[in-house]
Amino acid sequence: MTLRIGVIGVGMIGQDHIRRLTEVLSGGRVVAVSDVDHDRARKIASALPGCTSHVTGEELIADPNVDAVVVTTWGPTHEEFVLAAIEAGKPVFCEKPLATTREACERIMSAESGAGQRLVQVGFMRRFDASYRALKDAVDSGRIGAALMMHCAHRMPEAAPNYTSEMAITDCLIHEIDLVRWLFNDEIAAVRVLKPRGNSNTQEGVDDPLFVLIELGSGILVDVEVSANIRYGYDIRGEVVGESGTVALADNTDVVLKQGAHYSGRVPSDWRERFIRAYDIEFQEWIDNLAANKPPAGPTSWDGYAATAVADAAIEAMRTGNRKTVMLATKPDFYQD
Ligand code: NAD
Ligand code: ISE
Repeated sequence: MTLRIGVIGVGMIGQDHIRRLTEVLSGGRVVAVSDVDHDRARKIASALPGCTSHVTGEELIADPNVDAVVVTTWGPTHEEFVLAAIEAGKPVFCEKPLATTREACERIMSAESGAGQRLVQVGFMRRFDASYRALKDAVDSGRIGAALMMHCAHRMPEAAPNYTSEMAITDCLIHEIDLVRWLFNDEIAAVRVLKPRGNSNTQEGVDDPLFVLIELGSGILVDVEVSANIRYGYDIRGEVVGESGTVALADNTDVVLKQGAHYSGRVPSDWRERFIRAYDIEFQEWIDNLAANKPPAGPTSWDGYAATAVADAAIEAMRTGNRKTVMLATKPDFYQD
């Protein structure tokens, strides 16, 4: 059976997901799209055989030809579409963040648990990346002893003109927030945000880079450099320090060229290139689970909630310069593994 998918929000990542669902993966087909930019939605639909363009996301969700929904609109609009999909009893894949406030995430968890079935998956694609999966296997195997610390870098070549200091947290750091919760199977207890000397490539009024210190419940400390204007490429780095060894993500290049007493490799140009396979695996597993009548197995609404709650704390920590404790609600039984 082919899963009939509707995509709400056909901007940058919406179009990239439509490409993979249409040209790369199996078992799914995009049958409907919607966007506030109606012309854009109509244009995308006309290039896909048997695809309808809907005026609103709600109309798309109600379409009886749509089995499952993908939400790739701007963050503040996610809640309404995720709630409408739950209300319609349809599985919904929502790009990060699940929602932009913890209260909105709580409303989603309450609607989903009230519906009595897992319907939501959040687009934290790093959990599907081969390098991160190998990193987690190494940590879980105990080969480096107990993990003590992790060093991360989230480097982007050039910030969009509308970039703000808060976006460093809600758009970028949120990936590391989810990643370390998953990697160490623990919740984040507190966060600090420091502002190093500013990068002169950065827009006026924006704090870039940021240096974030995350404390996990177990005492593991994670530092994250978020750099939005590093110019040389999109570079995602991670090294776990254990009691008796370290394990780090390898550089993301197919070949290393040695010539003229130098060596070089490729640095990805953006997140699409760096995580292309991770997004493919994320969606193939989502389709396969739904086709087998299983609930989605990726990041849940609880994961979306926890990430947004930590991001809220990090924004407060950035504003005040103080360490901010993260207060999470009790994890509902519905989301216990
Ligand atoms: P974008 O601006 O390129 O595209 C968003 C699209 O949504 C636009 O076409 C816009 O017109 C449409 N839209 C906005 N509000 C809408 C509404 N109420 N109804 C219908 N359409 C609406 O943005 P983007 O870069 O594609 O990001 C979209 C989402 O994906 C964001 O939440 C972003 O954080 C997330 N994202 C995730 C990753 C990742 O690595 N997982 C990467 C990039 C973006
Ligand atoms: C973007 O929205 C993403 O989600 C990318 O994965 C991230 O690396 C980038 O910083 C964000 O702008």
